[in-house]
Amino acid sequence: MVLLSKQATEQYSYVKNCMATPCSFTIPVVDLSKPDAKSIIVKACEEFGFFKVINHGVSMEAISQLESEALNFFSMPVTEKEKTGLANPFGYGNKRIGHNGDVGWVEYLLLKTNQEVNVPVHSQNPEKFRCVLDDYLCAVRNMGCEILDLMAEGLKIQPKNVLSKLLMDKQSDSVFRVNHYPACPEMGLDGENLIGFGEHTDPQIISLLRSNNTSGLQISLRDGSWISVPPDYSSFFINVGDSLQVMTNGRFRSVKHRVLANGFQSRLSMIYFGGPPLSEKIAPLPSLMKGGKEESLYKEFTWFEYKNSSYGSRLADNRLGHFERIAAS
Ligand code: GA4
Repeated sequence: MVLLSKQATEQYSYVKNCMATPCSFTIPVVDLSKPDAKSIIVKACEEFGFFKVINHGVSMEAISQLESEALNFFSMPVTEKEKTGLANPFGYGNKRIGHNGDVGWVEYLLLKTNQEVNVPVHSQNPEKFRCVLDDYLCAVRNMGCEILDLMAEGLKIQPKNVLSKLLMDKQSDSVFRVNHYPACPEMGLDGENLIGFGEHTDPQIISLLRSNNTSGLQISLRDGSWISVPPDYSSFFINVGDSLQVMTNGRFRSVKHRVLANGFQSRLSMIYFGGPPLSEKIAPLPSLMKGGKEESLYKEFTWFEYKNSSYGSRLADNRLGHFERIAAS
């Protein structure tokens, strides 16, 4: 990615550099090896839609191997990277996010997780990339399923794999993204931050994010304030997606988040977006509906319908708004 002059970066968005993390706030931490993991997960999903996971079972080796393959990929000349195919939506993308005018200080690879239909990444050693990627995807999906099983247990819903089976399904429409945010030295000097990836919620069920030790990720709290998430290269950060908000009838909250560019260090993040099969009906889980007495907050839709409508939206749009039921007065 080529560094641009201040003038040339004016198409990007900025935010004022005045956000302080309230001292009362700490990101919930879930230790997957501890018996209280499920209750902390449920509480964190209700309050923030976001938490950090330690003792997650994904080996540091799988993580660093993929990270190093990804860094090799992004260090190639743009013309080489573009041989992977321009993101449509899958492939290599540079600055443009989606197809509706969003831009960010980011380049990325967006890939399907299903091996047979994936885009072959044009890298120095494509076979190694593929192999390292498969190991990582398998380990991260297993961690995601463990977390979803704990959610189901914490919510006291049966069977316990009601959510994880959607990610395990051969037809699961999960996607994987590697974002590279180059350092942008001329930013951050005049009280403004350049946006790397604009505010949005994730449409899927759950997002499993791992990044290097560069700051930039922020989440939005219910009162609309933005909180900086201290980076932690050995942990995973988990986001509740829109689909899980619907499946819990609004009990879990899909978290709005964004990434600010860093003036000094580049940031590399890898995100597994766990999604259901396209034909899956996204609706509140019956066992959460108080024996049929609670009304659904949402109209019925399939993941295909939601995804289609999401891909036609702008990043910051409230995508679920379109599917909300108007409460009868
Ligand atoms: C946000 C979450 C994932 O990164 C993603 C994004 C997708 C894309 O980059 O193509 C979208 C965005 C994301 C939601 C709204 C639409 C579609 C860009 C965009 C403007 C891969 C996804 O599934 O939805």
